[in-house]
Amino acid sequence: MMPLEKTLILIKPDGVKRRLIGKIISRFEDRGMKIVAMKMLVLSREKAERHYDVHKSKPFFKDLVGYITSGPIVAAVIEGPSAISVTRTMAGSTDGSKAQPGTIRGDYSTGIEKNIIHASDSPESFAHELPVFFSSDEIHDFQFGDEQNIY
Ligand code: 3AN
Repeated sequence: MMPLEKTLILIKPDGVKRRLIGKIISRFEDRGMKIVAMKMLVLSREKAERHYDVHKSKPFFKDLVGYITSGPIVAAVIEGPSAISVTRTMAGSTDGSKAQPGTIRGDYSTGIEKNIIHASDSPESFAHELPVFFSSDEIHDFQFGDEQNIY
């Protein structure tokens, strides 16, 4: 069996307001990935700045923090083989207008700020981002009945 990996995804305020929570979560479940933590929240400015601190010097930082704190988001931890790269591929290119059809952004977004979903881009990013949203006791460890068909 391939090693399982965890990643963090956020359904951004545009995804929540456009009623896409179920469709997005279904894509990951349909692919055999395991939702091991999930919550809805409004991010504080402080937490948003921590989550996005690699972008602190970028011209879009202020707008990015303003946007991600503008309404409820859904945060989830997803587990599966190569979860980080699989999830990034499923999210599609950052700029929705360039994202491939079949990806989440390519099917639902033409924006670069309102681009529906965030997904950790490396194990280091995941380690940085995870504690902004979840404590270790909120991440669950359980088995599917049919894992031998999936992994
Ligand atoms: P990704 O989310 O695909 O990893 P990053 O890490 O380059 O993309 O950028 C983080 C977030 O910053 C993006 N999800 C997007 O919402 C926003 N962003 C990136 N580039 C721009 C830009 N040029 N203008 C406005 N927002 C941007």
